Amino acid sequence: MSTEERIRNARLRALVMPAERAAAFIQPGENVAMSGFTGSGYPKAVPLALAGHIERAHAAGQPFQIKVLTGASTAPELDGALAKVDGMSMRLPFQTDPTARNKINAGQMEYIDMHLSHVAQQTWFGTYGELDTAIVEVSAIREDGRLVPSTSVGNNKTWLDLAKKVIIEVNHWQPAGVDGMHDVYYGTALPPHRRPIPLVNANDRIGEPYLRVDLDKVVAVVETDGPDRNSPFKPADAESERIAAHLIEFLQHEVKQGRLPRNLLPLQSGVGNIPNAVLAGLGKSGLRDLNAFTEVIQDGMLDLLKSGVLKSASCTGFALSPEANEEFKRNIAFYRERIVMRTQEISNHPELVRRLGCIAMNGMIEADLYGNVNSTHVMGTKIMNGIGGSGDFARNGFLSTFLSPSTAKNGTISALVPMVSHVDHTEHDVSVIVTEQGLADLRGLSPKQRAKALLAHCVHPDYRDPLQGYFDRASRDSFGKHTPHLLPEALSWHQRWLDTGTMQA
Ligand code: 0RQ
Repeated sequence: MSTEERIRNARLRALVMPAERAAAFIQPGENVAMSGFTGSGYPKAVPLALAGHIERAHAAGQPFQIKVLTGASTAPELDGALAKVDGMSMRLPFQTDPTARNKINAGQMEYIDMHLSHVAQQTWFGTYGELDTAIVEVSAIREDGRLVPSTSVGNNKTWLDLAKKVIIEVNHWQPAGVDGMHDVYYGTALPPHRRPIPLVNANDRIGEPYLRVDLDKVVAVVETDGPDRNSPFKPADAESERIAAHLIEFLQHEVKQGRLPRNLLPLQSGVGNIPNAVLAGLGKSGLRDLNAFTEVIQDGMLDLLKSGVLKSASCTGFALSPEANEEFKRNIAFYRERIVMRTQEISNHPELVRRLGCIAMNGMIEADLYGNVNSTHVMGTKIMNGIGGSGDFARNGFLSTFLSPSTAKNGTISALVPMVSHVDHTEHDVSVIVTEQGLADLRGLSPKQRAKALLAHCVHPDYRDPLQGYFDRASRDSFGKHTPHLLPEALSWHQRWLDTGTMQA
């Protein structure tokens, strides 16, 4: 498509310029809000050009850092490039880039890891101060100046509403057929003026397909032609398949017991190998007419839509392999009928997750005897990614499941420990824990009953006796007997790993 076809508003077409010139609008110390969610729909050129400006400023001895807000994780061209040149003094709300992660864990970069549904409202509350610049990728600009979002919506509505100046990237690589897939809800308000959000089915449309922008705020339009961060698809391994099989058997049991409808309830799925294995397993399970109300659509969900097992999916972004992306582009008219892309304040909204009764399926780093879950910190101190949307769904879902292999790092770490070294999801928010060993249904159980279920079903055989031993001694000697713990020993497994390289005694 030509520039005229992609940028149909003449006033904005007159602002087309190279990324280097657009990046020069950003000054040191600014709050810069960018599009992007799990590697889709992030700006491809201006952050990279900005990293160049920052590097040259640093070489000349001038300080230059910005604060960066996004939807969720982005890509090497954004987080990687800016982290490499020490360009970010602060990053929020979620990121997965190895360079940025190393800087954060070395104490050289500040990071706020937060619930993804909270970001837009905290920005409206004024928590982060004023937004200076928004850099937002879109797939096209309409004649009336409204923007056709690309492969993620994230916080773009809030960024465009609140930023003082706006830079738009129009990406020719994004499929034009995405036009009509989005649903941008303009009914949010600040307390005490909030009203119920009028969404009662996972696939309801409650907003409009385009993003509004005040044309007076737009300072630059940059054309790009680059792919989203599409990681190759990793086929499920035997461990992931066993985890998936346990979970699907449980869901089918819940249907038989009459606690879940025959087509389940709207599914939320994290990203990665295990969630993909669960989705693949659902495809073969005989379950039909499913719906998804989730953040991210990955390969497995596209397959389920294609096979008709999944009727509809609501999301705010994609995480696809190159092959799945080709399939998405090829059959975009089919997917546009079945996918609704929302702002993340709606895709992850606690009110809606509770109303719809989502089945949340997320990964974890570790869980403890009583069902507290750590999703984010290795050995309690090193951040892996962030809580992302897992908490939005875990606390408010109909069922909150956490899935993980029972060990990590070649068996030197047990995913089931006496006490978690960091808590993201408390025992009150966790219904089910699944490892390749089995599934523990923690609903309706007291703390000691939960410990017994986890010991019986989830712990790796190498760690079962030590964990049972801890539980028995704690049950005997603990100060209180409701949630038994031996405080000097509770984190000793983690310390042993740090000291010796294994949690095994
Ligand atoms: O490390 O990369 O060095 O090999 O963690 O672990 O087993 O590959 O699993 O990719 O599913 O990630 C919790 C991190 C799991 C993820 C987490 C190490 C392990 C490996 C990755 P290496 P796996 P996954 C939707 C919802 C929070 C956000 C969320 C996550 C690496 O699921 O970030 O749920 N969740 N979002 O070796 C030390 C342990 C470990 C461990 C795993 N106990 N101790 N290291 N690892 N367990 C998406 C969004 O919100 C946008």
